[in-house]
Amino acid sequence: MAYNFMSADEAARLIKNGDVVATSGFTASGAPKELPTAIARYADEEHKAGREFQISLFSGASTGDSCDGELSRAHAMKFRTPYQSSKDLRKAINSGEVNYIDAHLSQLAQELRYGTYGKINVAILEAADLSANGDILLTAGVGNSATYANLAEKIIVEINDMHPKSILGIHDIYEPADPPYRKEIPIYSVKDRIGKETLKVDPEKIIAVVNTSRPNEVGKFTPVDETTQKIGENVAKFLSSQLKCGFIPKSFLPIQSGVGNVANAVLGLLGDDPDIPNFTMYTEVIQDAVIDLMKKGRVSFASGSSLTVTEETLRDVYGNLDAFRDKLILRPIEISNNPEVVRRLGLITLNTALEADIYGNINSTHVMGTKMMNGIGGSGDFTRNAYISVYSCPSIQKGGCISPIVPMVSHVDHSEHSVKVLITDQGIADLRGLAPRERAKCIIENCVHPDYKQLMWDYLKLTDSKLQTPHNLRAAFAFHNAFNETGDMRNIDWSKYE
Ligand code: 0RQ
Repeated sequence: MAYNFMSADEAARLIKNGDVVATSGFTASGAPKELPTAIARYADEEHKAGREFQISLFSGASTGDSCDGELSRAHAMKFRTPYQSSKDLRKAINSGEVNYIDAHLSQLAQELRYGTYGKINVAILEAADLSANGDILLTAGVGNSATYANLAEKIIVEINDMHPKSILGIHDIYEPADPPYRKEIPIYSVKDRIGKETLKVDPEKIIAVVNTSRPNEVGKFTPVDETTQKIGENVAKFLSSQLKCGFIPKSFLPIQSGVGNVANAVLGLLGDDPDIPNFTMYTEVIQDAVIDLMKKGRVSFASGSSLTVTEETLRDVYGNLDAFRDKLILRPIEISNNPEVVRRLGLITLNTALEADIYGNINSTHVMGTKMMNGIGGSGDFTRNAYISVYSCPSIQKGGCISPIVPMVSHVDHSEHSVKVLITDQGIADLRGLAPRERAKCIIENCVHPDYKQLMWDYLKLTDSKLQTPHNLRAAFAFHNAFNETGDMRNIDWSKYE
């Protein structure tokens, strides 16, 4: 089939005001870049001409600045799901301009197939290669590409020559059947391949092909500091204790590791600990630390939905594909985060909390309960189904003005029923087998920063200690109120709550 090659600006004009657009990739990796930027330019022109132009955007997870950043700065988005981490989009969400649905990443593909969100007009897919009969070789991120391509009325392919055609073989594209026909997902070990190396689409649906050489736009992580070093050491200490006591089998279990600076640092430190054996990963984002650990021989295999690594690390992987090819698999997010597989493989899940409470409930998403940070991402997919679920966070934030551990979280993403261990730079709270009253003591003693310990005990004095979950509903948000009123949680005025 002869495709319509055109410029990104020409292809952008094929998108109509109100269209539902779905993108390939997962995080900034594998997301289209040239076309979203051109759509933003087109939206600007339309707005200047006094015409409305806004799209709804579905993705795998976050995207790069050329997609979420450009489109939100152009006020070209009215709806967004399932995850984002863009400064400008965050602003647009928190100002009420963009309707955002923060969704469990593993569920979105099936919900679209079930019909929850209506139809997709256009899928934009980044490709390393495209054959005449519609075989798309995806790039460094998979996300929901297969479902989007199957459901979309039209497809635009963005061929990005920064990704070599020799990555063929890294992907494992598989879409499960829907109920009542779904069968088990036949992954019994991290390395199992169950799908195809390329994504086959109907070539008749491809209305345009655009060329680009834009890099992946994955930002650098902040270097490990004293706090993240301590958190990482505590996570390693905890896992090696579980290995010694036999809770974790001698051969170890696959690891899932969340996004962000803390997760990247934790994983790096885990790899440095001689008490932790070489391990595999069944995760969603393969960050820089994983590739470093692979090179050191500490990670023997990683399955994920994207290589969310800096440009330098991606070049390194692409330059040594023969060494990496049999150590990496990139899967659809519906499979990398699949609850059935997570529970079968027995994952050790390591995620980061924005806020945790003294009973072990976790807020991963909402600053002070109201403002969206990024989204729940895959953390819920993994936490609820883990062999053991660990959350970590620094014991203070913003120079000590915020204690991420509070009496009651201001938003709940993961409940006390799913969270087994909480770790900060101060220490480890192993919550397994503890009733809520015991959990509170364990968390305050082991995880809370010394500046906040007495304030936590003061809070508990305002509760009826015999209750199943002692709370004082008037004072439960005293820490948040103090921050909102004075800029520092330590300025709590308990007299207000007596
Ligand atoms: O603010 O950016 O102004 O410095 O939040 O905090 O400590 O740098 O942590 O980069 O590891 O991100 C939970 C956001 C942590 C991330 C979260 C402020 C803090 C700083 C970032 P600045 P750090 P990280 C699967 C797993 C949900 C999705 C997930 C996340 C900024 O891990 O988005 O788990 N997780 N996915 O100062 C106010 C608090 C705060 C606070 C931190 N209590 N109140 N501000 N900050 N705690 C992967 C995927 O889903 C793709």
